Amino acid sequence: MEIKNKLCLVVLVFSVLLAVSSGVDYKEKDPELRQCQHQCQHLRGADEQQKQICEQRCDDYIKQKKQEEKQRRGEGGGTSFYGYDEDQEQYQGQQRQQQQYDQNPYFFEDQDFETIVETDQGRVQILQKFTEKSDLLRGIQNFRIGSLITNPHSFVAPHHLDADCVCFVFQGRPTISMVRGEKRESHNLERGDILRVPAGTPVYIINRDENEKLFIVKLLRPVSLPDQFEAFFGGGGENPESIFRAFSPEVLQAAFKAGRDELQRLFGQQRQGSIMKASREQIQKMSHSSGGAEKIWPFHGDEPFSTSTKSGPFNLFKKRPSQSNQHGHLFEADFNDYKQLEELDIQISFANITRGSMVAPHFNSKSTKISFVLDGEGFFEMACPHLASQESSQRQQQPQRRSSSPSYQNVRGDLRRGTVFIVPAGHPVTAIASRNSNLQILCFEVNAKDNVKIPLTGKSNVVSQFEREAKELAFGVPVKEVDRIFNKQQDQFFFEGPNNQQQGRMWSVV
Ligand SMILES: [Cu+2]
Repeated sequence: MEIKNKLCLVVLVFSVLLAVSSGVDYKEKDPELRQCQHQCQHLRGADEQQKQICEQRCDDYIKQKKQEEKQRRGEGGGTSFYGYDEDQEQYQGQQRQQQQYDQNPYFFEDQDFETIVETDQGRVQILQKFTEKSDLLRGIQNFRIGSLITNPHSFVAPHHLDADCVCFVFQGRPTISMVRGEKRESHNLERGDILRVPAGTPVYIINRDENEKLFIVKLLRPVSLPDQFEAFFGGGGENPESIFRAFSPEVLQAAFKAGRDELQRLFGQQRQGSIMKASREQIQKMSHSSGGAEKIWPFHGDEPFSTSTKSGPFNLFKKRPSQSNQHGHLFEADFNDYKQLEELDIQISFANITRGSMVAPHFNSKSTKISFVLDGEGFFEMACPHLASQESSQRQQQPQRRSSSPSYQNVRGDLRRGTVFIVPAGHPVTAIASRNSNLQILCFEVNAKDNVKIPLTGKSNVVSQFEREAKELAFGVPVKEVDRIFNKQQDQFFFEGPNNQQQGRMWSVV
C-alpha cells in the first residue's frame, strides 16, 4: 500500500512537472521521462516488478499527454506553413524547443532563477548572472534581474542591499518605506509604479492589499562586486539573521549601552523569516504614513500621496503610450519622466501586445533590452550574427577575420509569465502574442541615453527614408517594387500577427 502510494506520488509529481514545463518530448531522450523513470528505479522498498510498473506509468503519462495535445489542436494531418507534415512539424517543434534552451543564450526560463528568500508569505527570485549563461551577455553583466512575490497583508523585513534597485509594480499595492538621512519616506504604490531604491537605503515593504498578491520586478545594479549583491537585515534575530549578530557581545554591549541578557533577548529569538504576515491593524498603520513626523491625516484612500516628491514613484501607465493602436500599446519612461533613471542610464518600457498581434520587427540603436514577460503567451524572434556560425566566438574576438558578409541566425523563444529574454543593441527583434491572451512585457533598456527604436517594417520604416537609387541598389529590383512591398503594412509598430492557421500551428508545439 505504501509503495503504491509512492508510485502515485512519483507519477503525480512528474505530472505536475510536465504540466508546467513546455516542450514535452515523448521520445526516448526526453529528460522528464528519463528523470521520472530514474525516480522509479530508486523507489525505496519497491521490487523489480513495481519499478517496472512505475516506469510504465511515466511512459504512459507522456504518451497520453502527447495525445491530448493533438486533440486539443483538433485537426487532422495536412501540410503546414513550413511544408512539413504534422508529426514532422511537431518533432521539429520539439527539437526547436530543446535547442531554444540549449543554444539560446538570450532566453531564460524558471530554472534559471535562484530563489534567494522563501517563506510561507513570499519569495525573492534572482536570475542567474548573465555572463554565466553566455559571454555574449557581458555588455549587461553589471545588472541582475529578479522578482518579489508576497501574499496579501505581508511585511518584508527591513534590509538594505549593496545594489541600486529599480522596482516595477505589476500587481498588488505595496507601501515601500525608505530611510533617507534622518527622514523616512513611505510611498504608497500601485500597478505601473516605478520606484528607485538607491544602494544602501534601509527599506521595508508591505503589501497593503487584502486580496491580491504583490508582484514586483526588480532590476539591480550591484555597487560593490560587479555582478553580485547581498541583503543585510537590520531587524530580526536568527531568521532572517540580523546584521548585529555578527558582532561580538562586548562590542554590542558598548554600542547599545545595554546588558548582555537584554541584547540576547532582542537578537536571539527565532523569527519567521524575512517575509512575514502582518495584521490588518499593522497594515493600516503603515499605509498612508509619511516621512519623519509629518502626518498625512486626514487623507484616506489609495492615492499615492508622494508622487510629486523628488524621490517618489513614477507611474508608467499614467503617461500617454508612445505607440498605440488596436494591436497594442507601448508605454515608455526615460529620465525626463523619472529623473532617478538618469544615473543608471536606463529606460523602462511596457508593451501590451493584443492577442494575435505582433510588434514590428525593429532594433534599438544603443540599448540592450532586458525583457521580463509579465503575462500572456507568445514568442519572440531575433536575428543574431553572433550565433550564425560555429566560429562566432572566434569571429567576435577577431573581427578582422570576417571576410565575407555576415549571416544571421533566427533566435527564438517561447514566452510565458516569468520568462526573460535579452535583445542586444542593433539586433532586429519581434514579439508575437498568442491568439489566447495579450502578451505583456516589461523591458529595462540599458544604455538608454540617445537610444532610438528603428522600425524595419510598417509606417515610418527605415527603408522608406532611403533615396530611390539607394532602394534600387540595395534590393536589386525596381524602386516601384520596393515601395510597393514596404508600403503595404500601414500600421505603426503594432500589427496583426501571423495568420491564424500559421500561428495555430506554431502554437501546437507549446
Ligand atoms: Cu548576436
